[in-house]
Amino acid sequence: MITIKESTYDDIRNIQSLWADEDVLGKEKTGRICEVQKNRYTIKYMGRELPAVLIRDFYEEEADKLPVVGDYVTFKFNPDGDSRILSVCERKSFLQRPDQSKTGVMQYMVANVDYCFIVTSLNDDYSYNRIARYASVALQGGAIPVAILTKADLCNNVGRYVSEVETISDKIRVHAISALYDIGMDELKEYLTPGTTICLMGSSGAGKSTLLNSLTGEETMKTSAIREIDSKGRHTTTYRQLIELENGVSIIDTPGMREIGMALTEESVDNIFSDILELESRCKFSDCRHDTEPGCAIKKALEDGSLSMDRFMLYKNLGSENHRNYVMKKRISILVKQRKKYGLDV
Ligand SMILES: Nc1nc2c(ncn2[C@@H]2O[C@H](COP(=O)(O)OP(=O)(O)OP(=O)(O)O)[C@@H](O)[C@H]2O)c(=O)[nH]1
Ligand SMILES: [Mg+2]
Repeated sequence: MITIKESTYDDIRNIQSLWADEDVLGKEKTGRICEVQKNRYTIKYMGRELPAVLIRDFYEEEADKLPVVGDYVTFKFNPDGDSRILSVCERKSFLQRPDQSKTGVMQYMVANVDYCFIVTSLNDDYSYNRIARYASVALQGGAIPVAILTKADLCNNVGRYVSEVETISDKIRVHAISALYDIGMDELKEYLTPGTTICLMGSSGAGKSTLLNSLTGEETMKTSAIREIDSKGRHTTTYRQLIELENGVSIIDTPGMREIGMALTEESVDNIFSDILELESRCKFSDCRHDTEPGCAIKKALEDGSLSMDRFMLYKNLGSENHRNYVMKKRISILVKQRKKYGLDV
């Protein structure tokens, strides 16, 4: 990966104005990946979309080194067909999650995102745990999590949901909106500053594309009605796509995900639950299980209501899931090292 300076990001943001003066033929250029479909890429360059493929050097690379939507890449322009992607620039943020179909494999989603909008509708789709998991993925990848509670027009106790989501972490921001009825949309203006990239994530039918359309002011993305019976979406958006708004903001729409796993490292839990970790450090015994031990700061916080039982349970669940993964990875790496040491195949 090559390193890209902060000032270069500004150049890339201003690139549109340079189009008329530049001769792109045969020169190495920097553009942004706006679509990935299997091994075919689309690069956004000066407001144009160029089809592209990777050069052979990428075949040797690990999966996390391949371009994802939102990546800045260097490329050679080919006016007659596919341009060639030469390298991926250093990422400011990189969102990934465990692949639900293959254990131990990560799915690399998007790069260079400033805000991760966790879009959840205020109907049967609402899930406190899922929002926490997305928040963990965002924090882990270096983006700011923003919970967007959609379809506020269909809910008569919006405030309760907002307060509940706020308890997930002091790092998460929360907004209740209705893109269809223009409720709360003004609150989102603070995120729409030129050069910002926002990624929309959440279940199918949550209203991600409807939100995007409302922000662009036109029907940029197709949307479709959810199933009446169980409020589930129809997987209308099928691949990730980066859209540049006229105001210099980029938004990545993503297909609805059925489930989201936890980001693998313990750091992510630290990020979301820093206050609980701080409480734990105040327990009388360093190995306190927050059960019957005297001088337990967690129990005290649960009793006086400053820590909610729901959230503490979530911390315990997410924490143990992470811990299991960590222990497993450690065991595998010890085994591999031992086999290598004795000259065995790994
Ligand atoms: N009442 C109401 N309906 C909404 C709102 N936002 C979206 N919807 C409806 O919810 C349905 C699903 O919206 P989409 O925007 O297609 O959902 P999505 O998250 O993009 O779904 P996928 O592309 O399948 O991942 C559509 O029928 C929208 O009209 C809202 O604020 N209020
Ligand atoms: Mg959609």
